[in-house]
Amino acid sequence: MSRNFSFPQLGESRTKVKRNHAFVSPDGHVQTTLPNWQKAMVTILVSPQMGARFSQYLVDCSRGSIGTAAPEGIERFIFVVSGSVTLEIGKKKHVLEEYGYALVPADVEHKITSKGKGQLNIFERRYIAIEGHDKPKLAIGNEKKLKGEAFLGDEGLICRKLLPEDLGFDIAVNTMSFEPGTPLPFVETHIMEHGMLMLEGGGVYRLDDDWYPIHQGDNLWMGPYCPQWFGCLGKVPAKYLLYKEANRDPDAHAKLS
Ligand code: UGY
Ligand code: MN
Repeated sequence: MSRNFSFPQLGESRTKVKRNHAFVSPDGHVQTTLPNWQKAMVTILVSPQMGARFSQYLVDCSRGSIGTAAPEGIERFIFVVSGSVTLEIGKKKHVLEEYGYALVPADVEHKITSKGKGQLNIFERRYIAIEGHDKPKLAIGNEKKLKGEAFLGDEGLICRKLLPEDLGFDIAVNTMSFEPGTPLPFVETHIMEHGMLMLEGGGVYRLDDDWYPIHQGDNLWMGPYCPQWFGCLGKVPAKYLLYKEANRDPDAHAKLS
């Protein structure tokens, strides 16, 4: 990201990192390199270091950026925030355009290449296998092609499920799209963790007892049982990408931490 250094921030930041949640705004981003992302800059937003049981990071790509497989046992969900990339698995090539996505199951060799500027949002975590259900297969699609469903009957709030509802999957990734003036219907408090990236629009997010003005580009971590609520403000709709744990006993998730 480009910054204007002509006027200093005077020690102010919108970013807050707390015991059970984090609000990470681009004003504090520091990029790094990772061995499995060549010619690309990475910003790690959520990680086990802050108490989460998964990782969320942004990859800023340019011409010639290459991503290779995650470490052993780690599944990887790729979402194209902007630009386009090619995902190669064996002899097959899949082009992922803006809002295209893929869940690459753990231990599947793959290569991601970019021909130009773009940004990826990645979720990764150690896959939890269960007896009687196969490890998920590659899941691939584009969010823009999904119709979605009214969330708890509210037509102003559409939930699009990017992954199949199959017990083999241990995570869900959804988008939530809010018409202006629409809130989440109640303050949710649940065991499942979330990682979130605001893709469009904004509003106010309540996390625990804190309230955050939030807009496109901001990221949240919501830990287990963190009370959470969002209201879409302004004249344009809001949309966020949401990671959620799914389909596993509490004990299985706990062993990850
Ligand atoms: O399904 C969910 O947990 C979702 N409604 N939570 C959220 O948007 N913070
Ligand atoms: Mn929730």
